[in-house]
Amino acid sequence: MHDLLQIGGITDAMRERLEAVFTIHRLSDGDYPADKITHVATNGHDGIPADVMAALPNLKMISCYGVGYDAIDTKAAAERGILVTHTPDVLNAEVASTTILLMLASYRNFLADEAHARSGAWENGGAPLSRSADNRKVGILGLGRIGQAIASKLKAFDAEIHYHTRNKRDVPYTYHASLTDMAQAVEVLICITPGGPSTHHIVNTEVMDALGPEGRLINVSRGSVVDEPAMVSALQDGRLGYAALDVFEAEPKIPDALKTMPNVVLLPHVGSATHETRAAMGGLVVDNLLEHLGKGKVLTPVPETAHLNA
Ligand code: NAP
Ligand code: 8YV
Repeated sequence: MHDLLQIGGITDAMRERLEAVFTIHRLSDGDYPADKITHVATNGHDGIPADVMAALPNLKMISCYGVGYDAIDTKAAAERGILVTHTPDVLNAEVASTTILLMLASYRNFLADEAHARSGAWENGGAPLSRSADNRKVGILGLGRIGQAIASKLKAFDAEIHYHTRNKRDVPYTYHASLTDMAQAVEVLICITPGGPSTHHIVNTEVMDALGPEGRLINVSRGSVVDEPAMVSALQDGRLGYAALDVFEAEPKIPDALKTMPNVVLLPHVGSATHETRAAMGGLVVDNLLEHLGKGKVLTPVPETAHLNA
């Protein structure tokens, strides 16, 4: 048997497969044989604390449940020859659907209308009109695996797609080298980049002011991508029209100011949270660990450690 350190939760299906080959130790139990641990199973939220990684001298591989891995110091891992894996692609469609739900909720007043019907208020008068979600100009910040899945689903709404990334892609959408210029050109800004230093507060006051009083900001990336206090001010001042958010800077804490605003939709980071997609993610986490045990290679390394996967 090999020794695996579990950080955060795992599903029963994952545990069953892992227990066949690993003795599982939980970080939350506090007591684990640091010298014997060769593998870590974690998730995008918990990552692996620097002191924990430093205290595992024989660590060979970290398998992350989630495609975003900004909570893992991959540079430090690469320097020690530790492979890091994540769960790309299996969640693209789900996160894209969540994004569409947020956009529809923001335009069609879906939640307020539902509350209106449920409360009986309908008996005293009709519901106010909402705004159409069709034929919108939509800017996607981050046109990677998920961003492209979002663009595909937006075709059903006849959206005009714009995008901003560092590298222009060979796609039939309008590229903007400047995020502010894109925000100026669109009605909806969808954030779906990785978190981390290169995107920290990339959506700032200037970008939100460019999006404007009718603009919709949708964040399904990481809370760190949007300057949250600046967003709260922009919404309060009416400089930004609407925010539909799945992620927050200090999640699971959400700023109180957002909770009472009518022009906001809030989700508890559920972009990929369906039974089907979470099962696929869990399956890939375990497949990577088993592949590493069996062949010394992995299926989906993060780019920063891909060179170790020889
Ligand atoms: P991906 O395929 O690596 O795509 C990332 C995109 O972001 C690329 O187009 C990249 O293009 C762009 N990008 C990266 N850094 C940038 C920067 N500094 N400025 C502008 N664009 C930048 O990743 P993915 O699989 O689509 O996942 C994206 C992210 O979504 C994840 O990392 C995670 O944070 C988030 N996510 C959230 C949920 C949720 O539940 N809400 C679920 C899954 C994923 P360039 O390199 O050309 O700039
Ligand atoms: C997960 C995510 O909820 O994949 C990601 O990057 O944000 C979500 O799918 C998260 O990683 C689970 O910890």
